[in-house]
Amino acid sequence: MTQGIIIKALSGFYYIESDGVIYQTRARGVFRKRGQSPLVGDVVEFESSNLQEGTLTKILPRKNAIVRPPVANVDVGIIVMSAVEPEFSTHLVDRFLVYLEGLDVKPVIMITKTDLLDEAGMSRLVDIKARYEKIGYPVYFGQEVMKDKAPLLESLRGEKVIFLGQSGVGKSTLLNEMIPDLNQETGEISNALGRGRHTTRHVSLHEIEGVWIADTPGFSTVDFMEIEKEDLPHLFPEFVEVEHECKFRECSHQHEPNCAVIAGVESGDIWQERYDHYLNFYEELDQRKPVYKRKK
Ligand SMILES: Nc1nc2c(ncn2[C@@H]2O[C@H](COP(=O)(O)OP(=O)(O)O)[C@@H](O)[C@H]2O)c(=O)[nH]1
Ligand SMILES: [Mg+2]
Ligand SMILES: [Zn+2]
Repeated sequence: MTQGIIIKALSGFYYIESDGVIYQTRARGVFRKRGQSPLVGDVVEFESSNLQEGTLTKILPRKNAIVRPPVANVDVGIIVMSAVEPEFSTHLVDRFLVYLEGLDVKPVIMITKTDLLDEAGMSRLVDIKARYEKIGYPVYFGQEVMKDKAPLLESLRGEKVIFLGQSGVGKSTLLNEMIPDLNQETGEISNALGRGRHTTRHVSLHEIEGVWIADTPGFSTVDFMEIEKEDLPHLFPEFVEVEHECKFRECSHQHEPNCAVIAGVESGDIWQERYDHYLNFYEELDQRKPVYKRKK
């Protein structure tokens, strides 16, 4: 029995990479009976006497699993946001950040199309970059990554990585740059014709210099289905850093007296815009109709 990672799932076959070799396998029938389905990114055990006819026998416990597109054990999510076309939105960045924090995925922010900015626009984004970095989030400019991928790849070594972001921000352009031979469609062609095709496309993992990159461009929006209102404060690292100074335990950082987060916003230590988005998301979760949640 051998261990490996599922790098592709297609027509009932699971392609498992183990020590640089790819094995074609089928899953044991027992998975279907149990309602389990192996996902790209799963660490699995398998038996195989040749490269074409292996049997996937066991799925090791997952760190996380994303449904659409289906991929498991994601370590890093690269949030791609264009400077313009579409317009840069800190609200959307924060939404992706909360989503990734909720899945225990480390976020990286990637700002594209800065070549289309004037000086004032650029200095605004340099300021935004510094603010996210102060919270602890790495921020890259796409234009610099296109010139030299090494620093980014270096920081991602050993990780499984997905790209997220609205349509048109440059995800496919970046993926093509990162993954040689990928040739994903970019621009108007893919925006006009690609929707149906992209949603049915299968995810694969590509190993690039020790980094596992999923070739999916399929994350344009995210929902907060799995997030409880009470957990939301814990998904803002700069709040977590000071929450022990709040007078009340489980402080919602809204109406409570002697709240360290509110004090931080007032003193300027905590970014007002992030706090405003926190209030928006809290309200959204509060207004949500009750849903039947999976037990953890
Ligand atoms: N000027 C400029 N255009 C870019 C940049 N990155 C991507 N684009 C263009 O933006 C359009 C959308 O890019 P694409 O990669 O298809 O975006 P996706 O929908 O997120 O996959 C394409 O026409 C790209 O050529 C950039 O850094 N600068
Ligand atoms: Mg695309
Ligand atoms: Zn508080």
